[in-house]
Amino acid sequence: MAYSYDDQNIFAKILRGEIPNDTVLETEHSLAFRDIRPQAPIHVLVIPKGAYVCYDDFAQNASDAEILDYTRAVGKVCEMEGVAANGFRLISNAGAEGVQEVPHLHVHILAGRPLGRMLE
Ligand code: DGP
Repeated sequence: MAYSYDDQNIFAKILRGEIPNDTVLETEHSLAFRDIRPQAPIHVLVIPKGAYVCYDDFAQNASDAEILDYTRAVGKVCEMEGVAANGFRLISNAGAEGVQEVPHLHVHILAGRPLGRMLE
């Protein structure tokens, strides 16, 4: 599927420095910052700097360097936040049925409390 990127989305504005954010990590191709409406004691969003709508768009169209940087950035934030000891959850919502609010790829890193079962 060909995705159309809306450069007025809130994360595009964060990347352009038009809206402040609580940065956790910045790399060449990725930015990680705290979610404004945290659902757990640790709730960090990791986004690529490139204009990708969702995971599918990114996986198909990003360069190898972007994909490597982004994958490592997610892992680095997990390490920095110390989430491995007690466990954590990664979520990436996409599209209408995935209830994606912001149309710029992001992975939620959630940790710091029991998160409950999502899938039965
Ligand atoms: P999703 O449904 O996966 O698209 O979740 C989008 C998340 O983005 C949601 O948990 C709230 C967060 N969010 C929305 N606007 C802002 C913002 O301006 N700053 C930050 N840090 N997070 C935001």
